[in-house]
Amino acid sequence: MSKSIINYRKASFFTSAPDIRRLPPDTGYEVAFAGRSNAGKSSSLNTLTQQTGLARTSKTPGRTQLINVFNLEEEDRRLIDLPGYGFAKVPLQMKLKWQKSLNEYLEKRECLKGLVVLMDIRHPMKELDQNLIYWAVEVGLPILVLLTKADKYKSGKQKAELLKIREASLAFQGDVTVELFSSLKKQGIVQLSRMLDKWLNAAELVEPQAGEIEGEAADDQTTAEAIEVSDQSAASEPDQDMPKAD
Ligand SMILES: Nc1nc2c(ncn2[C@@H]2O[C@H](COP(=O)(O)OP(=O)(O)O)[C@@H](O)[C@H]2O)c(=O)[nH]1
Ligand SMILES: [Mg+2]
Repeated sequence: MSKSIINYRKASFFTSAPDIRRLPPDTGYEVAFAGRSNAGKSSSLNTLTQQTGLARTSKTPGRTQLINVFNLEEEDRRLIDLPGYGFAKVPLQMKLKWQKSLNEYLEKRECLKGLVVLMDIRHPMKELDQNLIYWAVEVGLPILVLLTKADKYKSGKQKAELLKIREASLAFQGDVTVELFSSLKKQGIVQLSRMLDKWLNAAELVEPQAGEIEGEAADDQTTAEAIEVSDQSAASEPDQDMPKAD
């Protein structure tokens, strides 16, 4: 099955929050996207939603220090674009402030149901990635690691890296899933949207409620409009800032 229940194409920008206190009320379901600057986070959100400009892809890593909130059409369900971390030029004071705020978000946000951690397949599991995963496991959050820009490697090497990172992820002793992803090749979108559906409790949107009139839930609009996630979507530009020789 390649269809997702939630129609991610209907995601729309809601707000940018400078810190977690300025986020929308802590209700419903939320999934956050995190990763080092330049890991391909914005591209992955654009690819998932098939909207080229939804999350601005930036050639200036570390510029955006805001939490971007995207509302989905389904009631009280959101995607959260966390600021990229690990950008060398960000002052230490700011890094520490952000670290504290991020930990607080992971720990206290009730509606946060899962965390997507994006890593360039060529530079996976850096120290900050590992810290983030440890912390998320600690607070009981499920994690989906996406090895981004998979197109940079041939299929054999992609699989080898995937197995290697899956193996390494066992050390976290948490609910950690690892998948390949490429915005350029639209790879891994099905796996991503399935996991999001699960975390955002999409099942609630299609299953008839107890006592509901027969037939009412059978022809659910959301299912009918669900997108074919593996089809064409907004293309993102390939890396131009990375060495071509790899
Ligand atoms: N080859 C390739 N490049 C990608 C892919 N996704 C993103 N990029 C490039 O990687 C750079 C950083 O992407 P961006 O989405 O802005 O990363 P972010 O800083 O994590 O939001 C940009 O130059 C993108 O064009 C991909 O799937 N394949
Ligand atoms: Mg970005």
